[in-house]
Amino acid sequence: LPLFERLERRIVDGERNGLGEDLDEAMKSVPPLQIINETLLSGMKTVGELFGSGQMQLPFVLQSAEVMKTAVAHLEPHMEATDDSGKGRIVLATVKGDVHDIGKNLVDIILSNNGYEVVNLGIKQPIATILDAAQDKKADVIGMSGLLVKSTVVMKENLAELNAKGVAEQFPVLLGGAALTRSYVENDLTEVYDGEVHYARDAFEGLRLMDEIMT
Ligand code: B1M
Repeated sequence: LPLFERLERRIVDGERNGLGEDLDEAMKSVPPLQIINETLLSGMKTVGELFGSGQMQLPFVLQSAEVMKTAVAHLEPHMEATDDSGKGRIVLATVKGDVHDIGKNLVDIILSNNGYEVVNLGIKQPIATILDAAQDKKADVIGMSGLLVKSTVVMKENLAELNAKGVAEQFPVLLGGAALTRSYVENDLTEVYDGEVHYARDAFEGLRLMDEIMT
């Protein structure tokens, strides 16, 4: 297979032998972020489709996810970071009950490389922990990720909780993850939160929104 098809195939097949060499070869012609966006994420999309239609079993999805993570870790040191730093601080977490973190970690990478300080709390984080961290670290923004449909409900509960705690004015919220939709965020979620609620379709929109929030 040609290089980029082979790379995409590696994600789908969960095949890491020779991955580093292929990535190094790919970086000779394409910047790392573009490799992630156009090649690796396309592989993850296929994995999602195969899993969703019952053609792929969970352990293999996990293998694909591991290869994806290894690939991103390999590419990250080669990404261009901007010189500006200290643009703002975000506490980032995958919500309670949800283990998906590839997207969240990409958001971390993109924001960190573009002047933001990211406090990445990891997966399955209850809102109390997220709020504690946000207050403790004096975050400017709270970011929540979740991929399960269930997580969209958790996000709504979380926003209601933050509102009840009276911190809505203090913390604009950035939300993302495959199960969310713009209309759900803009209609159902803004309803329960007195502060700003932003929906990011992908990590780049997350960056654009952070820039918007912080100006
Ligand atoms: Co899961 N899983 N999974 N899974 N998994 C999905 C989400 C699913 C859609 C697959 C499917 O059925 N087609 C489905 C959810 C269905 C639903 O809720 N209706 C599903 C399921 C069912 C499950 C389990 C329940 C399976 C089971 O146990 N029977 C289980 C859940 C466990 C739990 O959470 N409690 C499970 C487990 C797993 C693995 C562990 C095997 C693995 C995750 C490994 C890991 O993350 N460390 C996994 C994977 C890999 C997937 C799919 C295939 C791929 C997800 C992914 O990494 N995508 C996924 C299918 C899919 O999403 N279509 C699926 C790539 C990633 C870069 O995209 O995270 O969307 P994403 O992030 C994007 C944007 O959304 C956005 O930016 C990112 C990049 O630009 N973004 C943000 C995300 N967060 C953001 C935050 C922001 C801003 C932007 O600001 C704060």
